[in-house]
Amino acid sequence: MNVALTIAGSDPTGGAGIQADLRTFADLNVHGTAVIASLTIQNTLGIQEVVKIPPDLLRKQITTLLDDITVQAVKTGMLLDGESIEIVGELLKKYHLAHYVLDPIVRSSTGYPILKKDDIELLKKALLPLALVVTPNLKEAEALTGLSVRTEKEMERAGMEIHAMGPRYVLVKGGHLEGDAALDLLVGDSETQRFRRARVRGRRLHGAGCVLSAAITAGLAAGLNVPQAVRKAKGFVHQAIRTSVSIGHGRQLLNLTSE
Ligand code: PXL
Repeated sequence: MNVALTIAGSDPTGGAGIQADLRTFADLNVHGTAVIASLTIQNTLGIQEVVKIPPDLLRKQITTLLDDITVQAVKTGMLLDGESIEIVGELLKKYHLAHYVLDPIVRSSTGYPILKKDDIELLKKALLPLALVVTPNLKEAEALTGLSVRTEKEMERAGMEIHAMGPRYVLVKGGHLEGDAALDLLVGDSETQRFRRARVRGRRLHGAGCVLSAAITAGLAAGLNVPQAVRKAKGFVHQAIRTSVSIGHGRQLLNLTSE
């Protein structure tokens, strides 16, 4: 059995965070393990409050799990502060977790701020160099580089700057660009690959970034290389967006029920 780990926040709606990651792992035939790093209080209209898990409990959840279980790939999602970031960085190294997908969550899809400036700097120092893949959207690419990232050219430039910070691959997600195609750029050591999919119109989504990084993690856990895992994850997310569901009064959630 292939095993993946998510270290992320709890989202009671099931649309993002730990809950969405576990369902994505299951859909992709990978056993999911999960360490909760933060709690959110939210519904589909947005986040009311975020609460971090005390650092010693974050540490103990990870060490207790990994002293016993070997995981083939890991992703991190919502980490709320520098202390959590440092603990995760230290333990990723200690347990030699090389298949690491970093979802650099700076604010929620509904605009709730998650990381402060100093925390972003720490994330760049402590986590980016450990990542096999980092998956910034346009806003996150701007926060990591200080550049404006609004065009395909600017996406590539920011992707190269982030690549120089140490991760092996940078997937710059262009889902919020104007245009008929959803374009993502995968910047690697030697080349940049382009992934295009027809844009699904008329959706206001919650959790797409989480599901994409979880699907990439599942692919890596199953032995795919990064471009293969990204391609498969994009297909999975596209299908889940096409069939997305409205269960509350706000944003739509990706459809993660298996048909
Ligand atoms: O979309 C980023 C995100 C990640 N993790 C959790 C969230 C959200 C957004 O709301 O709630 C737990």
